[in-house]
Amino acid sequence: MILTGKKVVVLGAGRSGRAAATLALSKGAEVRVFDTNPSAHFDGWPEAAIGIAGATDAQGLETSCDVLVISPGIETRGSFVESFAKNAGELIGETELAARFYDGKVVGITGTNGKTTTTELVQRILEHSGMSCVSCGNYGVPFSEVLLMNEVPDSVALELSSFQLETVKDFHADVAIWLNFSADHMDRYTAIGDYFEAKKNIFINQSSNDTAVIRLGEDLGPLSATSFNFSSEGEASDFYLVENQIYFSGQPVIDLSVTRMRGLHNAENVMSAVAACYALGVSYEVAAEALRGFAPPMHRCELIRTLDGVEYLNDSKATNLHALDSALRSQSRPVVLLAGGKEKGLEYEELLARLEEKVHSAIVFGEIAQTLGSLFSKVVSTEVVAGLDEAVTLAQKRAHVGDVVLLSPGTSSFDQFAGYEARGEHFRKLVNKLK
Ligand code: UMA
Repeated sequence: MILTGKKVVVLGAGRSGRAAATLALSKGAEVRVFDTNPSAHFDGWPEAAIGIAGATDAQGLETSCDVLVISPGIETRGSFVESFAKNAGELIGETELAARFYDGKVVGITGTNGKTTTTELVQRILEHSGMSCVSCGNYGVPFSEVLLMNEVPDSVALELSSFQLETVKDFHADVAIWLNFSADHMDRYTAIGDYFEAKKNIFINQSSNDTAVIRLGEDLGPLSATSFNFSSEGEASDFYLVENQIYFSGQPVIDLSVTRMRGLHNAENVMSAVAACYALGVSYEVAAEALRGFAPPMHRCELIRTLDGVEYLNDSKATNLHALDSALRSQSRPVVLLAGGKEKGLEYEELLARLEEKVHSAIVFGEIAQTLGSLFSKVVSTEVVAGLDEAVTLAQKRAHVGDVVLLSPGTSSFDQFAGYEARGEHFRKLVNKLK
């Protein structure tokens, strides 16, 4: 892609917008950045980027450009994007922009849950094999930022959200991992099919020289890539689990007990990462060495503390039903569950059987508390509180020796926190203060 002298408009002045604008400037484009937030600021941005805060649809209709680059958090089908798109040569997302300038190997990782852990696993294994690799994308470091590094890595472990995949065109993953799929982000999509189709773009432009790594049972239709499947349930897949060993085609290849990973969902994350790296030529021996001592990232069933025989687990990253269900499925101790947050249109009925099986006390909080309260109380003793502070205090009273107090909210945090990390950090503080 040649951007010299081209007019580029970037929508959104967050992490993606800033990285996209800086990348486009470095390629010789004229760059303007529009953000609907009146208090959006451009401190520390490259001076040549013109920043406009409090942008409106009317400004969009008056603006023309060669390339319109949109940040993932901005609705592609909203009037803001549409007004700018009217006079734009083409509309792409930040991921697509970066992909057009990257020559290294791309391992794309999508799925409703497990993306971040798998991204870290892929990076760790590839680095261990001698290939330089950076974790990026939805992971927190925009892909465009990787292109601006002094030494651009040989490969990227690219976590991809449906928002990012909505706007890819020429993007191509050498290896695409599809971890799992269940309803999420129903505040953005009108139908679950739209969310699915966006995610399925991870396989766009793949050929038989590429690899698709897919959880067994996912209904994706015919794909062009060579595929491997995995599952922690049964032995019908290419990669499967027997006790704590991962098998490939009848041979044990990875002993999970050398890692600090627990739970079936984590076994699947490891299988997919090992399969992806194998497709890039990394042997199982090297992968096994790389995995030694690996611990899952923060806010994912992270043990904060054991107090009076009760384990306190922070699973703040569980921002949808499937993640909450996986966390419960992995518990062998009776659970005091802390759940709640933003109302995002999910169907919590599906959880009731798992709640009945695993949870003895539920404490619900946030915008969705009343809805969860009336539903959960059908199968488990449930109390409704305003926020996380009250929930933690009450959880300590409800928990018995041998229990686990699990913060696994099952929805996003934006009603009361800046994000799942802030919610998890607040939980950590509250738990560490308990006496
Ligand atoms: N904005 C507008 N108009 C709008 C909406 C937003 O101008 O209609 C502006 C906001 O005022 C703000 C900017 O857009 O200034 C924010 O852009 P953004 O929401 O795309 O956020 P970024 O800071 O660019 O972060 C994004 C991802 N955020 C989202 O997809 C919501 C980050 O994923 C990602 O790590 C980062 O790019 C780097 O690639 C976060 C996330 O919550 C972790 N992802 C969702 C999830 O995991 O569930 C998908």
